[in-house]
Amino acid sequence: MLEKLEGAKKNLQSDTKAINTLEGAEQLKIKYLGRKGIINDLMKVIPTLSAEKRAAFGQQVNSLKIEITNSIEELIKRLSTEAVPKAKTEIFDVTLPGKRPFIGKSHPLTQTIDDVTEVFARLGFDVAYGPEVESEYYNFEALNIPPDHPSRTDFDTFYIKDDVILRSQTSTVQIRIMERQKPPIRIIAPGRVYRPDTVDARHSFMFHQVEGLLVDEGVSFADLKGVLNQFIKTYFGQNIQMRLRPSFFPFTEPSAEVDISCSICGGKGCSVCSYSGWVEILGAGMVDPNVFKSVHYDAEKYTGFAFGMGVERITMLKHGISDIRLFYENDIRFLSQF
Ligand code: 2NM
Repeated sequence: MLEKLEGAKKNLQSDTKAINTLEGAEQLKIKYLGRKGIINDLMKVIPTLSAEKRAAFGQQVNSLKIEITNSIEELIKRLSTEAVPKAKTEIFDVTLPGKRPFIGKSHPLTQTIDDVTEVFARLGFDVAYGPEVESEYYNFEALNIPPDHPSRTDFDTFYIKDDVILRSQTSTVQIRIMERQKPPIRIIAPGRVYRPDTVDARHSFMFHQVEGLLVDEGVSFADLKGVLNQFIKTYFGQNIQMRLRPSFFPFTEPSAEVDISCSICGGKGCSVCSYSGWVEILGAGMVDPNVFKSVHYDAEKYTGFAFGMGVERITMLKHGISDIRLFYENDIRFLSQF
C-alpha cells in the first residue's frame, strides 16, 4: 500500500510537468481526485488496515490529497493566466475594422424644429412652449376667432369636455407669452397641434407647427417680408424664391399666404407643386388689433407680425418625402436616412 502511495506521489510530479493545456489539467484532476481516482482507491484501503497502521496511513493519504489538490490548482492557475495573453497577441489583428457603435440621431421632425429654431435664434427670437391641452379662450377667443367660426366645430377641433380642447395651433403660446411680457416680443413657438382630420398621405390628426411672433413699436409688413425671406433663403437655399398672396386669418390683418419656388422641380412644374412652380409653406400677417386688445397691449403704440408653418410640410418639401405617415411609423429604414 505504501508503495502505491509513494508511486502516486512520484507520478504526480512528472504528470504536472507534462501537462500544458487546461483540458489536460482537468483530466489530471479526474485521474487523481475523481470518484474512481487514485486518492479514492487509497481511501478505500483505510478501513481494511489494522488499528495501529490505520491512523498513520490515513494521515499520509490525506496529506497526499492536499498536495495533489494544491499542485493541480496551481497548474490550472498558471495555464489560464498564460493562455489569455497568448490568445490576445495571436488573434488580435490590428488591421480589422473596429466595431462600429450604433449612434442614434434626432427624428427628422426634431431636426427641422432645431434647424428652424436656429435660423430664428440668430435673428434674436426666443423659443416658447405651452400646454397641448387648452381652453377655448387661448385657442380661439383671444385670437379673434368668433364662436361661429368653422374651425371651432368638432370637425376641426378635438373637444375633450366642456372648455377642454387639444390645441389646433401653437398661437395659444403667443397669447400666453403676451399676457406675461410687455413688448418688445420676439418668440417662436414650436410644438404639437391636433386636428380631427382623416389620416392620408398629406394629413394627420396630430402634427407639428412653428409659429412666430414679433411685437414692438414701428414694426411693418416690410419687417415681416425681410424676416421670412431670410428664413426661407437660409432653410431652403439661397436660390429659392418667395412670393406672398393676399389671404385672410382672423388673428392677422392684412394676412398673406407665403409660397416658395418649388424646391423639387426648381419652379418648372411638377406633381408636388401641381405644375404651378410654387408651393405654399406658411401663413403670416400683421397681428390684428383685436388680439392686442385681448392681451391688454396698446394697439396704437405697438404693431407686430406673426406667422405659422407646418413642420411636417416643410420637412417633406425639403427632402422630397411623399407620405406624412412615414414620420410616425418609427421605421428605422426611413428614419436613418436623415
Ligand atoms: C398663422 C398665420 C398667421 C399667428 C398669429 C398669432 C398671434 F398670436 F399673434 F395672434 N400667432 N400666430 C399666425 C398668423 C399664425 O399660422 C398659419
